Amino acid sequence: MKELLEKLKQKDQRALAKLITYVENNTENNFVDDLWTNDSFVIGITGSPGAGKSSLVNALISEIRATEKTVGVIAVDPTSPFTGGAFLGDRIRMKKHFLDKGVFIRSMGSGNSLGGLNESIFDVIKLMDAFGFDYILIETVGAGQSEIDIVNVSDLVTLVLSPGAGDEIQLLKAGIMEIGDIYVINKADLDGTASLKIQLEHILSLSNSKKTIVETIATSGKGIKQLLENINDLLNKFKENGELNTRKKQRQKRHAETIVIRKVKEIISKIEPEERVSTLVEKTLNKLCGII
Ligand SMILES: Nc1nc2c(ncn2[C@@H]2O[C@H](COP(=O)(O)OP(=O)(O)O)[C@@H](O)[C@H]2O)c(=O)[nH]1
Ligand SMILES: [Mg+2]
Repeated sequence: MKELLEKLKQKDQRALAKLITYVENNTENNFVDDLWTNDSFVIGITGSPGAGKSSLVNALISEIRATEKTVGVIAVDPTSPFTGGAFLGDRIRMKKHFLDKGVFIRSMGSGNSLGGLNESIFDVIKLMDAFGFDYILIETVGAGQSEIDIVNVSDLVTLVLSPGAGDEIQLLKAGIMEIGDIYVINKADLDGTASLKIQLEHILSLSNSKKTIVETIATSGKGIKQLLENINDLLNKFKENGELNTRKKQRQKRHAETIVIRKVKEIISKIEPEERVSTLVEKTLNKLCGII
């Protein structure tokens, strides 16, 4: 372990990969807390399957590298935790970045529910931060649906929509719209882009939201420079008004909360049944105090 940490400091990507595997298999790692610097920007990229998130991530990597900055990517695929399917496609798409030392791409299994993130994502973010990436991009499907989701782990959330995917406005209406800090209308080369934009503007105006909408064509790179500029501007604004710090602290709290909830669930699943709920609560809390 000591050797791996030493190599991590020297920006050895193989050491990073091994440490990530380690924290994925072993939750609650005190050592990770001592490593991180809090300097990386953590950007969530979320939206429906097929909206173009992976293509956008791929284009953003190129744009970020053009500015000499480095980037770590966490691709969370709820449909195939380990291999196959979507990630194979992403792999081909991102192939040109695999040999670039300023880029590190990692796929991760999701949590139990759709769009839910695995508890270990908190430590994976910290390891990537410790490695020294300027940006950490997290691609995930769905949002606002589970205990640990993209809003709780990101400094900034980009919600990706595309024309012709009819259910998206429904999702927005269902309250998911609140989670975006920046909205991307990707596939702006397709019919329906203008009407999607009008609908989105209307929905955002209902909540007096002045959030930015960016049109992109991820496959050609159009609008990506603008998107990165918008992301950077908003990150700077969040830095100045304290929002960035608030969100990073919130992430710490959410991580702690996740660990405690898991422990409570473990205890309660093993506890003897009792007539009175208050007795169960007392017993559970006593046991919890015993293990923390
Ligand atoms: N026409 C068009 N197709 C796109 C664009 N961006 C992505 N696609 C295509 O949409 C499909 C899904 O893209 P992908 O990035 O895998 O979406 P994800 O599921 O959100 O990650 C792929 O076939 C892409 O080539 C775009 O801007 N315009
Ligand atoms: Mg994808």
